[in-house]
Amino acid sequence: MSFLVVPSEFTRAGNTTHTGEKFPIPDDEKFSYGTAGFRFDAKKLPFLVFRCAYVASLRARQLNSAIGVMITASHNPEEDNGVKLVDPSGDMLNGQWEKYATEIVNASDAELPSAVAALEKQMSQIEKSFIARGLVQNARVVCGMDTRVTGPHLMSAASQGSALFSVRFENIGVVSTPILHYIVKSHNFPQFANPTLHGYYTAIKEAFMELYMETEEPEGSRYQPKVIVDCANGVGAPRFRDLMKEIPSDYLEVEFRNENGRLNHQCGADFVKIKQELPENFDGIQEPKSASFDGDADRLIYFRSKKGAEKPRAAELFDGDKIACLYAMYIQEQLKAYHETKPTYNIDMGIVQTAYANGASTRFIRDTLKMKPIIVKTGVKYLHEEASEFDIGIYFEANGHGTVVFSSHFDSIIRRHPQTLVPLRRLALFSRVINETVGDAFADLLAVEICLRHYGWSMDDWAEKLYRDVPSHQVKVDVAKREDFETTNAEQTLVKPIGLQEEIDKTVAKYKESRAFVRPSGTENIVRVYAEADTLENAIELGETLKKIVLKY
Ligand code: G16
Repeated sequence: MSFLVVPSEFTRAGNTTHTGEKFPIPDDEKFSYGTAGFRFDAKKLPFLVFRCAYVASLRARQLNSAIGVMITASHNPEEDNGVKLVDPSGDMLNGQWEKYATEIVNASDAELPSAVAALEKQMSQIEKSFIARGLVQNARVVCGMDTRVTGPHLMSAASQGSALFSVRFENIGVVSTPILHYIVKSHNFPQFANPTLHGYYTAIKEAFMELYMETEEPEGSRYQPKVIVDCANGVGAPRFRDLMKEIPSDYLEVEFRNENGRLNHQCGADFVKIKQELPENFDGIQEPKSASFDGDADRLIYFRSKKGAEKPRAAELFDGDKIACLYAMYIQEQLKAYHETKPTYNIDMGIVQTAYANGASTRFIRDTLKMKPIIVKTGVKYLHEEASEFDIGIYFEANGHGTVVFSSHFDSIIRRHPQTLVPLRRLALFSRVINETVGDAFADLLAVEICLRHYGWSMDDWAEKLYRDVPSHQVKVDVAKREDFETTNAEQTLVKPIGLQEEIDKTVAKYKESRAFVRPSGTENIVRVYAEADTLENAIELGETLKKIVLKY
């Protein structure tokens, strides 16, 4: 039996919110890990974060490494909070450990000691071999939080949870989710970067400034080195300000908006993407190039006011798909120049999307870039895994969450060797501007600016030279239980509730050039409807019709 001693405020029965209010969690209430960790009303979370941090500390001891705990509910409303666990490589938590975390979180107070003992028993053999080799000193839990008011109380729960077995706890304060991923990786791979906030800023800044010097703006360039950033009133505001203090404004000028208001309210990448609307404090005048972060700054969407739109405040989006295609063009161009030198080793590249990818982007990748896009389930963990199959794997969700990952083969032939060829130097630097541990709004923004400068493009050019989006519409549908909706086929076909998919198919068939699907969210208690059609009016009509059909079930 485990010696687990749980402070009463972090038991299910004694669960206590950040205001000191007791908010007990019934034994039969179940929590699932979801698309990106546990995410609920913050009142429910102190006991849950305590247990997750304990699981993280076990994982840290098992691997004798740093493990990350990020306290955030990202794009969700301010009242929610959540916890994401990060593996030693900086990637999302391993799937088997998601299951362990779910078991521990869902145990009743009475069941907890035996659930914990069972898990510890499995770990102890592995850990013993580390101890025998004197190797437990690297185990630590590194914890960050976003700007939510409930963050500090949950940080305290995490600190006490990971202290149960004396694992070192490091509170890195208010950071973006990608910064936490980066620092975790830096702890475990010291050659990657210094494992501090400043280490992150320095590494990204230096790579950006070097790559900037390697980039030649073409004659007649229409590129403008200025961007107005909607910070979603979240962590992007303080942390991107810190990073931009390191980069001279003649390289890139950033104007900050939405820094101190209500988190994700009428602003942020999720709002702009779903509503296709300008965020609060933007009026479309004198704002040639703008970009939105989400609450924890792991998503990036560029936008501008939509010309000639009937709807006031309509936004034209340069979303995750357009960013992925821009990166793909740039990388492909550098690789082409490299392969023309007939090198001993080829470098391959791939691109991964989800069903939300605009149909026009998928066609552009296939027909213009001559690449075969891979479509996977929603959730960056799935995209990351597929992209890791390539030497250079680009992955993006349409909602602006994505990055580029580079293989060890790429490292061995490019990143680790000083290169004389300009395209190779550019690729090596690009791989360092990008935060390959996870989608990072800051790093992605800097990489977009490099690509636009390289091509000499204004927003008009970016819009015209790639593809025009197929009209699309997304709706969130409030449902009693999202668990009643089950999908297959990379989440594009519903298998439950029985009969619903048939109705969807019949409705979609009534519209020209249409495509639609319905799936339960893994982060909110809603079902998402996505619809494409020949015109925006038809896409909206199709989406809203499907919403009504979903509500009947
Ligand atoms: C998270 C995930 C993303 C996912 C999004 C929405 O983003 O990391 O991969 O696309 O949730 O997921 P769902 O449609 O299941 O609600 P974030 O930025 O909220 O952490």
